Amino acid sequence: MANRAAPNELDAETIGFLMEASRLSADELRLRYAEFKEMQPEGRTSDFMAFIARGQSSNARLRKQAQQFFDLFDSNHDRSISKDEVLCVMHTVFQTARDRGVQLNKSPEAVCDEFFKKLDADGNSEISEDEFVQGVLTDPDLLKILQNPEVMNTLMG
Ligand SMILES: [Ca+2]
Ligand SMILES: [Ca+2]
Repeated sequence: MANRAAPNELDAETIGFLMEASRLSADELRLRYAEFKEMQPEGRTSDFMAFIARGQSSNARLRKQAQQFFDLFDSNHDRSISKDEVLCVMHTVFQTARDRGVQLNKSPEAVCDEFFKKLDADGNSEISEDEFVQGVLTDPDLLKILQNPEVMNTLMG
């Protein structure tokens, strides 16, 4: 990755426009631009805009999926996820996994803690819908966990 030529050449106007359009922060956009330049060193700003637009449509899908998961966790429908709600879901998921002979090397409590460490951005021990959706969108690992068939079957079943 040596000698990446001038990765952050986006001008303020383009950044402003893309921030509006994509709801990404300027830092995120600069990061994406660096990635984009790495893949397409000759890529122009208009190509980058198309690249962001493509990302946005998959982002919109992810966002929807994240919202569905949020609803599943929020069992009392107060638009906020408590530790009890996460634990309750995790216990069910783990039990189902064990019933199927799947070996899990973490406890539901540990997963719950990780969940809160990652998602509870303001540290008030509740995960709001915004925190949840943002967290899942910025941490693909979390989405992978949620999309795990064991989790899916348990939650959706
Ligand atoms: Ca709740
Ligand atoms: Ca919170």
